[in-house]
Amino acid sequence: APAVADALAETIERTLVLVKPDGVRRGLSGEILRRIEAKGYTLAAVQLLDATPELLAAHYAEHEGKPFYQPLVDFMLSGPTLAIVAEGQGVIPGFRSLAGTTDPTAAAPGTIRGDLGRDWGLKVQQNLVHGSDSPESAAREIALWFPGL
Ligand code: IDP
Repeated sequence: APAVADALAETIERTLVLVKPDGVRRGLSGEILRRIEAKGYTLAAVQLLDATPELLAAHYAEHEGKPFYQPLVDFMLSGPTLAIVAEGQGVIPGFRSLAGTTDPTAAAPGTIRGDLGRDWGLKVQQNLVHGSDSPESAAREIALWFPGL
């Protein structure tokens, strides 16, 4: 039994989820938390906060210089963000699967972006949620949004 428990513990991972300002503004925080919990993931931390330019520069460093970078940062500064650390087996790919593809118009029905998202374009990147894309990103992003966790 200890070996089984150890093997299971090894597969438990954490991811950073953000309900972006469009999601908070539209009152979808509860619906998004509901979907995370309904899937069986656990909430390890939840905080509503106003992102700062410094935090966003670090969070979106890989996109600096792209045409959508500044509009994205401006959008992320347009209102509060709900930052969530979700935990569970396979939660990193699992939440990205719940979120759906980046463009809400193309995202499959049944996903958060597919069911609830709509606006998209170079200047409008309102796709409701962010989810870390790898264990390395998750560790880096959790440290940025939840220093000390
Ligand atoms: P992801 O959030 O699905 O992982 P990324 O490629 O990491 O997508 O892009 C980060 C965010 O930047 C997206 O969620 C979206 O808000 C915005 N974004 C990405 N590509 C575009 C684009 O081509 N036009 C407008 N916004 C974009």
